[in-house]
Amino acid sequence: MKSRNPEKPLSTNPHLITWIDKMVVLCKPDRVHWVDGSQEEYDALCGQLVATGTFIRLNEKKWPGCFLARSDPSDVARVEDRTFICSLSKDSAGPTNNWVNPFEMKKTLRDLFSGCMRGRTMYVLPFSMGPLNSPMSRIGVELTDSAYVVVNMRIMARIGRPVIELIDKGDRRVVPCMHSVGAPLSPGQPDVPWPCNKDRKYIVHFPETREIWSYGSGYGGNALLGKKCFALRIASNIARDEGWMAEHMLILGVENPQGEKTYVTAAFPSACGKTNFAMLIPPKAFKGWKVWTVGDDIAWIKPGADGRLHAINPEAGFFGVAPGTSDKTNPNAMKSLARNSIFTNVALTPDGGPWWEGMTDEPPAECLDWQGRKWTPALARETGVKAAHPNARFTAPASQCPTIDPDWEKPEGVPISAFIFGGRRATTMPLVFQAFNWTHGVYVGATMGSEMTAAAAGTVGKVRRDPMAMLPFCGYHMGDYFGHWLEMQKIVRHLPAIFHVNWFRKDQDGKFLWPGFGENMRVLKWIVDRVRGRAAALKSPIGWVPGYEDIEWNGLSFTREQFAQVMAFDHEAWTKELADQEEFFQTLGDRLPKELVAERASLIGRL
Ligand code: TSX
Ligand code: MN
Repeated sequence: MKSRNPEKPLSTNPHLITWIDKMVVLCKPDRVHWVDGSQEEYDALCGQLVATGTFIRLNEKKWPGCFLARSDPSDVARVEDRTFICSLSKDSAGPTNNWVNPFEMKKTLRDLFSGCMRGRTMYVLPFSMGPLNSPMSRIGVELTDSAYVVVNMRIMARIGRPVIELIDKGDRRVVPCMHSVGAPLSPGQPDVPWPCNKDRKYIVHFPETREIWSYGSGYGGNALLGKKCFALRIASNIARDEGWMAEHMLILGVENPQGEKTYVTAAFPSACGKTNFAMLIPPKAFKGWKVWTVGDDIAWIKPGADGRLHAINPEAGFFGVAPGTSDKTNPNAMKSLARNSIFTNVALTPDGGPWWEGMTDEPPAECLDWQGRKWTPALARETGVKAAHPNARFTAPASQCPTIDPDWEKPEGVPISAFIFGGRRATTMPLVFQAFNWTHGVYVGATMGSEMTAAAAGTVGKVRRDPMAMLPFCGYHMGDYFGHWLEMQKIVRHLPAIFHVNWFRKDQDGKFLWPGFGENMRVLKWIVDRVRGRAAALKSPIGWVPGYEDIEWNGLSFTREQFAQVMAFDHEAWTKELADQEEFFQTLGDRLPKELVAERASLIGRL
């Protein structure tokens, strides 16, 4: 950055310049740097992060272009209780979001941000969510005092000069995103490797004015504002107003041996293996079949000129959970993160590599844990201490994924044939079923849930409802969100079919009934064949289900009895399930669409 004048604005857009001037007066940074997005700038920033101790450069031979960051132990995940939707009326935020009066919140934020960047650099970070040439893309500018945010955003979004060119044309709305780690430096005060504010964190969204203000955290979804804050919470508001959908979904394409490609999206709650599914490798017996990855987390879905829904991945990288990722569970992710990647809160091996639980069969004989303390397998056995934080992350360019779809950056997106919902359910939910119609499918998505895996007392086995996997990410009232899903059937001529899957059903002894991972291809093939009109199904009370003959079993020994078990319809369990679904609907208040109440009544009738 010494090569160019950092104070000279890269943009000529008067609205942008005025806003930045105002924010500089408010935040009082020592310097302003306009992010051009170049490789030289990225390298310089990473070098600076190494010099200040935020980054550790990994072994250049084994992990070229890779860095490790250790966060403050108090700043390791999204902070849902500090996340706010500040709509004008409390009712439009709904009962599942935290709400504060927007004028009151603005006052709080003005006080918090006043002088918050003292001693630091304010980075002006222009970014596009979605390919630069896509009509579905949306633009934001993040003002942040974190260089860690800038380098991560360069992997996760399209940033810098090309985005400024779009802004300077003057016809694009820009979402202003304010971010501060909330740790100003007084003159001479030494910085710490991971500045943040331990006591005060605010992740705030203003849906009407389309603004984001984030204070106090440098971590992932709290700080990389293009992701959860923009592409889901703000975009869900924009999408509702404009007649499209911003969803917490992976996008993948299935190619058959004839070269026919079928795209599906899937919404799963956390800890269901969304990234693994997005990068699935078909079993050997599926000769000539390929699964192509378009995205692993977010889909923006819009009706196209052909009357179908088309999806883009608004992101450019993967911000994936590291623990559990290995050459066995997800070789494509491992190849994606092998170079030019940033690791946060993983362990460091003696030869300068990253490590996390589940990465290898054998743990390293010793390493430094995510907090830089000595860790050994023996120590772990004695105290249960983990080498990597359970929410440790890799930030990796999507372009490095071996199965990245050739069309993943197509400006018009890819045509979607099916929506898949799912959850982690030990009982009740069969391996797969297809909803009878769109409204029934919306009901299936609205009632989906996952069983807690955490061993917190009294929570194991309890189903946590997470409609469409959007509970923490919908920027408005959940009831209205269901209403918007129902509305879509009026504006889309060729609707995708809707499915529900469950890879996690267990037998009485607690053993998984389904092998999962690559074998999920068999379920995916049935789904593709259903939407192509090539597969049969049987009618069950909960939806269309495959018979044993309707699934391709070549290369897997899975008996009729096993299939019957993983597909079993348990009347008693479903009676309980319906009561639990009703209990959840009650919490959503009176904005629940009547169509879903009717759908529940029909389901009771069919049982
Ligand atoms: O990601 C998973 N998927 C989707 C893969 C495309 N996981 C990992 C847990 C979520 C982070 C799974 N775990 C899946 C799955 O389909 N299934 C299971 C459960 C399971 C775990 C281990 C085995 C089988 C099933 N192992 C053996 O049977 C040897
Ligand atoms: Mn996610």
